Amino acid sequence: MINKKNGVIIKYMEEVKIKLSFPLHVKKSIDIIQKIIKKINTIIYVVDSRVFELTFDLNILNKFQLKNKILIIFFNKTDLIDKKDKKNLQDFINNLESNINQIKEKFKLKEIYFIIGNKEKIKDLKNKLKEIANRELFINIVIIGYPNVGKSTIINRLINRSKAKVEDKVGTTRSLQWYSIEYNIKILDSPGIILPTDTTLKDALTLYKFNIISESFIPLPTEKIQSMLRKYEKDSKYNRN
Ligand SMILES: Nc1nc2c(ncn2[C@@H]2O[C@H](COP(=O)(O)OP(=O)(O)OP(=O)(O)O)[C@@H](O)[C@H]2O)c(=O)[nH]1
Ligand SMILES: [Mg+2]
Repeated sequence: MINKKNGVIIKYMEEVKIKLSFPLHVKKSIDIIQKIIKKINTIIYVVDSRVFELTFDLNILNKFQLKNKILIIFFNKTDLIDKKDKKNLQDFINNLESNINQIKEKFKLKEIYFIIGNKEKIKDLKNKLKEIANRELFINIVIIGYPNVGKSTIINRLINRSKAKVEDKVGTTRSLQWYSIEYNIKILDSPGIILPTDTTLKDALTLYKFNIISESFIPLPTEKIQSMLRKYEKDSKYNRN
């Protein structure tokens, strides 16, 4: 149950806007991807299905020249969501699909595909990549998304090895690294990207709860973040665990 005092604090968290910080290694990766984007023909954008509203942000695509490229949006970690959230996710994707032509046009993309799942769906992803490689002769892929959404995990499953470092924390991958899936399918792992856009404190705390950002991304003292998180978690409406 939420008491009056907590209610006021939660209202404050919903209204107050903060700017998440922007780690230097992320800026460096964006710079490098911008330089090599001409050699890339496929982008895999990974979303954490538990917080898809917050980890699906196509603004990041504005950073890159995507004319004629193929975009695959992978809604990952669906094993961690319940039936109700799955239904919300499916509605969200249905809505995206109905706007697919506008998205394509906006970023001048050649094709867009959606994959919804977790490790069980890696086979589907691999088949899609092989199909594209057959048509295009080769694929150079870059995998992007927020931190901790499972980018390196997907790469390890695609190459059937645990070469890429995976951990349940922010910023595991610190630099760009190429991996070979097949002789004509290469994939570039990248550190999670957070853009310095305005966000509400409530959304920042949600991202923090799911290890997508760390405390250092939120421009507030640690004690304040911890105490707000405790209050926020007391309200079952916002408690997603
Ligand atoms: N349950 C579940 N856990 C997953 C899935 N995919 C990844 N994980 C876990 O999520 C955590 C983060 O995975 P990573 O692959 O390191 O994430 P990342 O996007 O590469 O993270 P950064 O390198 O920090 O940007 C790890 O603990 C993984 O085991 C999934 O489909 N289901
Ligand atoms: Mg990683």
